[in-house]
Parts: sequence; structure tokens; C-alpha cells
Amino acid sequence: MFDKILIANRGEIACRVIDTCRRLGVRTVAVYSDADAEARHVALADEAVHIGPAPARDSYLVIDRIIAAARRTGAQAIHPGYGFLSEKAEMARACAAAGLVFIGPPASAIEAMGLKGAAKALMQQAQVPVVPGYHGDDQDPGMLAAKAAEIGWPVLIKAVAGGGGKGMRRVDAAEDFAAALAGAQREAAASFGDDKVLIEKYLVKPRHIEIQVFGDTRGNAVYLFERDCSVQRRHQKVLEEAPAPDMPAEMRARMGEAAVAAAKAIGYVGAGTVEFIADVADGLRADRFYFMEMNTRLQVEHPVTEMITGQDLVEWQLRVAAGEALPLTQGQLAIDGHAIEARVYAEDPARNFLPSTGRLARLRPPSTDAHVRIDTGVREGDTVTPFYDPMIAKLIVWDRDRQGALRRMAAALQNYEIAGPTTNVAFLRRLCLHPAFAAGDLDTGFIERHRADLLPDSEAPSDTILALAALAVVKEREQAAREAAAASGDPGSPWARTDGWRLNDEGHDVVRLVHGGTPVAMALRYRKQGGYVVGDLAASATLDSAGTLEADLGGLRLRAAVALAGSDLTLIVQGVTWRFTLVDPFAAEDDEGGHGGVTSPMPGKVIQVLAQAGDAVAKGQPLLILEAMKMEHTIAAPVDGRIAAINAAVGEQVNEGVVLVAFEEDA
Ligand code: MV4
Repeated sequence: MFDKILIANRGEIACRVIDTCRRLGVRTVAVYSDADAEARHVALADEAVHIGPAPARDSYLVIDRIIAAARRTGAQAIHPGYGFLSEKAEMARACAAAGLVFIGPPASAIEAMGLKGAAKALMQQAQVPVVPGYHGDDQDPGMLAAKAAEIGWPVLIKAVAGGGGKGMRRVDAAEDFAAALAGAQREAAASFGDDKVLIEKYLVKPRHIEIQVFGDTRGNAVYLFERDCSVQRRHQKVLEEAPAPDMPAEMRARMGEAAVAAAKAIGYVGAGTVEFIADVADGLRADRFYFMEMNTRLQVEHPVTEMITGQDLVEWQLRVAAGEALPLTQGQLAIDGHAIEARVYAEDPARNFLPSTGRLARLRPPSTDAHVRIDTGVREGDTVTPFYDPMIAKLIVWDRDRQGALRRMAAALQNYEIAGPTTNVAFLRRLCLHPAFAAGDLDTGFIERHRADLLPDSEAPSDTILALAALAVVKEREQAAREAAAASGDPGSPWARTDGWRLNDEGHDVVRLVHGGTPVAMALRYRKQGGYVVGDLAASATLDSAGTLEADLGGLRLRAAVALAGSDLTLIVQGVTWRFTLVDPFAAEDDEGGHGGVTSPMPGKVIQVLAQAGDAVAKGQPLLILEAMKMEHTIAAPVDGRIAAINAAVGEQVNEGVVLVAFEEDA
């Protein structure tokens, strides 16, 4: 076994690898960019090496810097995690050239699976079932059209260099073929620099079922069963589970054997995943699964396999990379129970899953035990930046059967408290509780089909929620006033009261908030004898240092988690997260029609600046262009005025809410 390894990654997967190393007594070296100097993976590792600025292309993707970091610290091997350099044959070669072990497959195996057409041909030779179709070199449009007609409509045109759905076109009839082919070729050329395509029978109801395989350097290979990853959104996995619901034992064995044949055909070593597409138009059938591609790395969703097999796949990777034989034979592997993984993301489902960034003002995961596991790279107080994937954590649950696991997942999601960035937690919970998901009626169209159920219109807060919000605000203000008074050394000082919330004053007050763009308000009155009247209920409340509000609303006792960050108030009540913006009663007057600055509406990259300091601009005039989620957004002047300053430069990555342009409004 190695004495020391370097982990060429960040976030939860770097932390995950470090965990196993610690258990095995292997020392760890982390690498980090400017954005990650305080990151969890750096804190967990024994040593850490700075490798450059925040953008991954200047740090986590620079092979030479990673190799230099390994040399400098005396690491013997490099674990690439997933993403970044994990499937770059060049990285595997660079390790070998530097006398380091790449904890992954040989470069030749990475290359063999890199090109879809070639991989498909190779798999066909190895007796692995492939989707009926044409994947030859001849790209003559007339010939491809004839092949398509022969396969039978509908067909799917795919880029041979493709992946992730790019350059894919479904064609339903002969007369649409030529135009679809031209479109697919254009997209393939633009995305991959290679316009070659292949044609397949289009499967109308596909399930994504993948097999975990492992090979060692002695020619052994085994499969660790399947994962069902059919619940996806735009080719991003959302939920993964193992085993696949309703998988017949015979089909499992046939898929497992096919995956092992695939691995052996390319001399595979280490952890790999063979992705299959199963045609479930008539349910799962042992003769209706087809090879799609092979991922030559450990995958994000590997924990569900670990939970049902009781194995540590990172330990397997380390042992195999160190030259040991596979820890278990096929006959020693078995499935125990059912596991589900949910990917908790900082994103806003209501805004088309736009990534959400910012400080995690509150991050209280559910408690973990034999049934609940959390793999994460962030802690409370950390910031989700626009530089990397905004995944907050992977929540993995295990139980004896699927129904039990589903209940555990829904409960764990209900107890996941996050304030700061918007998250998909409520969306995940609705997914798990959806009757069609519970019934196992899965396919890759699941989320689209059930969109209306999964993305309900945002609900207006009830009077009870507003009462809790109002109490949270006054309790936060009282606490702040007390702290300010204590800090001033003069508790009687009038400065202790300048926040506008008077203690022990029987006056009337209205707590004003904004929820989902709509102003909301709750009357709140202080009572001389202590406590409050909220709405028309006598109320009392306490707020502890952990942000737990215990409230009594006319005899109804409720608890809420409270996080106040600037003017953002988050309330979590019985698993439901309510986000409000405080309206400051004083600032509101100053702000009447005021436009001190133009803020970024979302995290993104500045791609053009169209004005400069001192310019007089008219309302609606474009000031700069922001690129976010591959789309361009024009930021325009809100009113006639003069530019005081431009606070962003072309190429700069900006967070949501930052002031991009300081603005002086015309009087
Ligand atoms: C298909 C298909 C239907 N028929 N191939 C999408 C990504 C790429 N790796 C393969 N993909 C598909 N190939 C045939 N012949 C449907 C998909 C597909 C899909 C596959 C797996 C998981 C999610 C998906 C979402 C949409 C389409």
C-alpha cells in the first residue's frame, strides 16, 4: 500500500478519498486553488499545495502543476477523483512519465472508450449488446439516410465523439432526415471538432442502468451490480439508486457479465462504470439492454453501490493501484438492501435550476448513522462560488427495501437545514414522495413528465409563518441591540436602540418583508408585561445562539430554524424553507426611487462592458453583458443617469447581487 497519495480534486470527492486514506493509514496531500484556500478538503488533508487561481483551467486542470505538487510532497500516487483530469489519457501518461501511479485505468483503456463509434464496434466484437444501428466510417448523407430507413423510424443521430446528449437528433420520418443530419453534424463539429455521426434505433422509453466494474492488474474483473440513474435533468443525474427497481435476477447477471466482458476487452484496471440503456417500453427484459458508453473513473454515485455491497470502493481503487488483487471474487459479492442517493445542489428549481451562490449561512444536515450517509465538501459558513459545480452534498440512505429507503430519504431531506443559497432540497423531497417514483415507474423522461407536480407554484406564507418570521425579526433585533449595548460599555446609551426596534415599548409596529417578490407584513406589538401581540394572538418566543426560535402563538407551540444574513431572512419550519427579504423601515425612505447601483441578477461572467465611468446614459441603455448558463444577459441602465463607476471587467466571474455599475441618478 502507498504511504502517501495526492488527491487531484476538490470538494466532496477529495474529502471522500481522504476519509479512506485516513482509515488505511495513507497520508494525504490536497491541492487547492485561490478560491479553496479555506476549503474542507484542505483542512482534512495532511498537507496541501496551492496550484493556482480559481478557474479550474488554471489550477485543477493543469497537469504539470499537479505533477509538481506530487513531486514536491513525495506522494507516490495520484487519485484524480471524478471530472477534472480523471478521464484524460494524457494525465495517466504524465503520471507514468513522472514515476507516479495514476489511481485509475491505463491510458489505453481511457482512449479506447473515448470515441463512441470505435467503442461501440469494440463492444460488438466482445459480444456486448449494442443498440441496433450503423456506426461505420462512411458518412455519405444518402447512405446514412438509407441506413436509417433500414433501422426503422424513429432513429437517433449521435455524434461519435459525443457525450452528454450533444449533437443528438431524433428523427421520426425520412423527409426530416437530411435537415436533422446537417444539424447534428454542425453541433458535433462545434462541440467536439469532429462531425462524424452514428445512427441508432431510437428507444422510446429508456432507463439508464449502469454496472460498476472493477479490474486488477492480474487480469481479474468483477461487477458490483447495477445503479439506476434514470432520474436525470438535462443529462445531469438527480437521484441514483441500487439495485435497479424490479430488475430480474437473470437480467442482472447478463448485464454484469456483459460489463465484465467490456472491461476485459480493453484491459481495464481499477473502478469503471459501463452505462447501458434499457428499453422499458415492455418493462425490464433481459434481452433489451444495450451498451452506451464506459466511464473510466469512480463515479459521483458510487456510494449507493458501497451501501448495498458493504465495500469501500476507494479502498479497492488504492489496493488495485498498489498492485494487489481484487479484494473479493464475484461469488463473494452480494446485494444487501436498497440505497438511494440524492444530489443536494445550490440551485433554484423555480428559476430553471439556475445555480445559486453565496455563503452557507446555515448548514445543518440530518444526523448520520448506519442508514444515512452524507458526503460533502462544505461546512456552515463556507461559500458556494461560481467557479465550480455547486453541489452541496450527496445524501445517501440505506434500508432493507426500497420503500424503507424512500421513507428514510424523505425524512432526511425534511431535516436538511440550509440557508444562504437556494437549494433543490424541497424538489428532491417531492421527487422521492411522488407516487410514480415510489411505484418504480422510471425512465429518463420522469422529471419532464411530472414537472407540474415537482415544481409547484411557490406558496404564499400563511399567517402562522408570517408570525414566526415577525418574531424572528424582533428577536434578532433584540439580540443585536443587547450586543451593541454591551459592546458600547454603556447599556443605557441611546445607541443601543438605534435599530428602530424598541424593547418594552407598547407601541405598534409592522414587520415588513418581501416573499417571492411580494411585500408581506405582520402587525406586532410589544406588551408592557413582556411578550408580544402578533396579529391578534398573544405570543412569546426565545431565540437561542444556534438560531432555533421557540415560539408560542396563542398557545400553539412551534419551532423554526432562523438565519439572518444581511437583509435575507430564512425560516425553516417543519422541513419547509421560507425565504424573506427584510424591508428596513429607514432605508426604505432613502431608497424611494433610488438607483445607487446596478446589481448582477445571477452568478455569471462579464463578457462585454459597454459603458465607462462618467458616461451619461439613458434608461434602458445596455451597460454590460453577462454570460450565465451559456446564455447572454444584457444589463441595462434602470433610469437616466450618470455612471459613477464600473466595478467589473471583461472576463470577470461575478456573484449574484454584486454591484456591477455604481450609478448616479439624474435629479
Ligand atoms: C439514446 C436514447 C434513446 N435511444 N439512444 C443521452 C445521452 C447519451 N449518453 C445517450 N442518451 C440517450 N441515448 C437511443 N438509441 C435516449 C438517450 C437519453 C438519455 C439516456 C440516458 C440518460 C438520460 C437520457 C436523457 C435523454 C435521452
